[in-house]
Amino acid sequence: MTAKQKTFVMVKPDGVHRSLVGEVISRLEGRGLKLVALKMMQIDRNLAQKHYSAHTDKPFFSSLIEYITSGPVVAMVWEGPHAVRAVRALMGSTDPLEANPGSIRGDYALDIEKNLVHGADSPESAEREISLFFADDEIMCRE
Ligand code: IDP
Ligand code: MG
Repeated sequence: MTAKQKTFVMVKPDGVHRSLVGEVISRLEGRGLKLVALKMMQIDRNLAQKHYSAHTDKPFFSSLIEYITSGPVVAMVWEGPHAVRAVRALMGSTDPLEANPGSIRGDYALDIEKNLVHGADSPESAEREISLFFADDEIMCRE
């Protein structure tokens, strides 16, 4: 039996605005991943800069911070075998034009910045991001 892993996932402001929260959740649940924490929230600049600290030096950083703080997001923790890789595959490539049809970005996005959904890129990133967004007692235990 493969060990369970947790990952951090977020429906970004464009996804919330376009009423695609249910679609994202449905795809992850359909794959067999379990939702263990969820909140709708407005990200402030401080949290945005911490969350995207790996991109501080990128030319798109300030635009990315504006975008991610532009409206409510839905932050979630998902659990399952290889959850990090499973979610990344369900999301598709960063640039929606490169994302396979059938992936979330490949089906619903066109813009490399406003690409609808975030998923942690490694177990280490997942742990860091989960602790940025959630307290331990906000994460549920499921069978
Ligand atoms: P990821 O979300 O697929 O992990 P990252 O490379 O970690 O992609 O980039 C973080 C976010 O920054 C992307 O999801 C996207 O919103 C934005 N982004 C990435 N590359 C570009 C770019 O070249 N121009 C504008 N925004 C970008
Ligand atoms: Mg990333």
